[in-house]
Amino acid sequence: MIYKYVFGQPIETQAVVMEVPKSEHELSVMKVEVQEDAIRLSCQMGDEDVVFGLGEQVRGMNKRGFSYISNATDDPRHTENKHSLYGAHNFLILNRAEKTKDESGNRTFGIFVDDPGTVIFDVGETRMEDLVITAGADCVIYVIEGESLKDIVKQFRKLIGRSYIAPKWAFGYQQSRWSYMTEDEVREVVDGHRKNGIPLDAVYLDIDYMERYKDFTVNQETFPNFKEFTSEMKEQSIHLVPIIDAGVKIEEGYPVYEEGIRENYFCKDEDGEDFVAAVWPGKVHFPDVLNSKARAWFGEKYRFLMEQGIDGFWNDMNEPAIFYSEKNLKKVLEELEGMKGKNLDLNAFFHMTDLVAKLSNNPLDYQSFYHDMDGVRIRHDRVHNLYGFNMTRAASEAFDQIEPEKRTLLFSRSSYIGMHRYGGIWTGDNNAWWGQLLLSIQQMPALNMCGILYTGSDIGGFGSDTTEDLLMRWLEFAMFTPLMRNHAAMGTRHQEVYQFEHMDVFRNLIRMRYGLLPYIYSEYMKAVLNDEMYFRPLAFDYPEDEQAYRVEDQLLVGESIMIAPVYTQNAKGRYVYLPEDMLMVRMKSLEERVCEVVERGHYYMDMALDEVVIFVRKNYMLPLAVLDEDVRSTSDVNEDQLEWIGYTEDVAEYVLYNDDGTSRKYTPESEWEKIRLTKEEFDF
Ligand code: MIG
Repeated sequence: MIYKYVFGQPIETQAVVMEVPKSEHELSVMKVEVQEDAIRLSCQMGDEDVVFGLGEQVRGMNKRGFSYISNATDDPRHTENKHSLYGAHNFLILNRAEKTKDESGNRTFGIFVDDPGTVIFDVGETRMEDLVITAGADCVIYVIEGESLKDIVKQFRKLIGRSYIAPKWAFGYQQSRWSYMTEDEVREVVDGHRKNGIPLDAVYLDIDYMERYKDFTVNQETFPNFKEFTSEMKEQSIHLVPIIDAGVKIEEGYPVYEEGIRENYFCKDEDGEDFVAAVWPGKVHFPDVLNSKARAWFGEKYRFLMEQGIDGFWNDMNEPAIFYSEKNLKKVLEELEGMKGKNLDLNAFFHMTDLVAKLSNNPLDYQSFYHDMDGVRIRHDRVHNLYGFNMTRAASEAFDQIEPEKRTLLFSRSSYIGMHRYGGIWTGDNNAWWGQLLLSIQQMPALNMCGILYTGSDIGGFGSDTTEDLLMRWLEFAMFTPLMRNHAAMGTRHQEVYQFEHMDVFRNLIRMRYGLLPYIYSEYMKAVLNDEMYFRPLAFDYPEDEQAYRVEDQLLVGESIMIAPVYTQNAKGRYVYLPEDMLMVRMKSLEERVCEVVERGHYYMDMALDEVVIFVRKNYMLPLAVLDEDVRSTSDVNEDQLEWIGYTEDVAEYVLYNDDGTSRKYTPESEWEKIRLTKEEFDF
């Protein structure tokens, strides 16, 4: 059941697609206090109650013990003291343990706070037993009750609509770096993979492909024949994926800028002038993507690149990130001027460094510009979390016009619930630290709860220098994430896998991904079409098992398998909890497998640096594609040549999905194939 409660006069966010009548009863699962400028919801949590959700946030799968603030922020240090990252995913489930249910009669529920401004989820930080949610006075709250965690998520997902489907090539391995500067450098990356038999489907173009960071331009010196170049790459089965930034450079003669000015498509400041902020290109204006005309206009600009053969994009800096605003910089510079020649004592000195540090992403700047939401003027901070969503929606709606039959790859850095219908996300600027690998494992199911299925983290870590072992372990996890992209920041060690000594190990790992492709693609499509989660914490599938709620570092992936990635350095293995008997499949490569049935229980299991261990659930099956030696990309994977891994005492069934990978027709009957195998027929 979904209950809807409306407070004040909420802004239409488009997060929800289903009509739900307002509930006739009062909200009862939490105590409601309507304050002058806020709604405060609170309830008590029992010892064993667990909170799942909140999408892209730091810390564990169980969110208890910290506060999370929905306030999209460009923060390249995802440390555990951070309250906000790039997304705003205001959905959580409070799972009541049996004990709490008996003692207080409280029920398990899901709650979605549809408020595009700042929302605070204090999940037992201030007081360990208290869950307190503080939203703005104008918001819509949905409470969802159901039979199980899975059922609550499914209802929520129906409410917010079907998730985005990426083209199949985007399920291959992808290589990125900020930046591959020239055509030749891109060719080198492709050759590095091809020469060494490492499959690859895409190479990313970061900001330097543009002419001085201007959206929808291509640098004519470094990429002189862009159209020919994209087709040269296509011939090698490589898709180029350029970045698009939110800010439009202020420059006379630059058509995107001039049109935006002429048509009033940019966000305005208090005085009705076009708001000036600075990001990569220096001074920019922000297209007002909350306005339907401006949105259509901005989306249409992607055509310029699509006409040159581009079929994938990533939208960046769309929190939107602000290095500084023109007005604030002026103030700060004046104040600094006044400090000249002064003796700066401790306080004065820190005040000075603070002034400069706080130029970026300053809350005051976000309060100083306005949107025209189709006739209604709204200050940015009230709708801050909708910006990335609508930039991505702009692109997606344009693709419906430009390439109506085809899928286009699209993902974003910032997002709000509802954006999952238009594209995926990547988890932004993580670091090459072991803890960030664990964070990535923990973020995945929480994102899936919100419908964000096409997602993954920067493999190897974006900031800081990666190490060979970290990259291996990261790939051993990321071979299961729908978005499998290696990406690194400027100035860091090169981390294309062929740069390392043990290239054969990397080759095996990446080939495993291509072997897993029929499974990953089938399970992704099932998750989309049935409103389910592709990645799940154990508790979702073993709700009766108390221990399952405590496992923070293992995941179910699709219907058939569980994974337990290694995420600590120098570990030769790890503890694993098996919630039921499973088939342990130990792989050094697709072809070198050792399988063994292991009973339910706790184990320490060896997992060498070059090994992947997959656990197949009893009576479920895992298809693996048999790959030729020279598989280069997803299009070389032969889906008719499958091996079946699994175990059963009787028969097991699996529904395999396949399609052409690019058209938008997803559900013709013929594409679902039911496979039934008896015990003797498995290939393990
Ligand atoms: O402030 O375009 O998250 O993936 O490489 C840095 C350069 C801007 C941030 C993105 C990152 C990208 C980088 N961008």
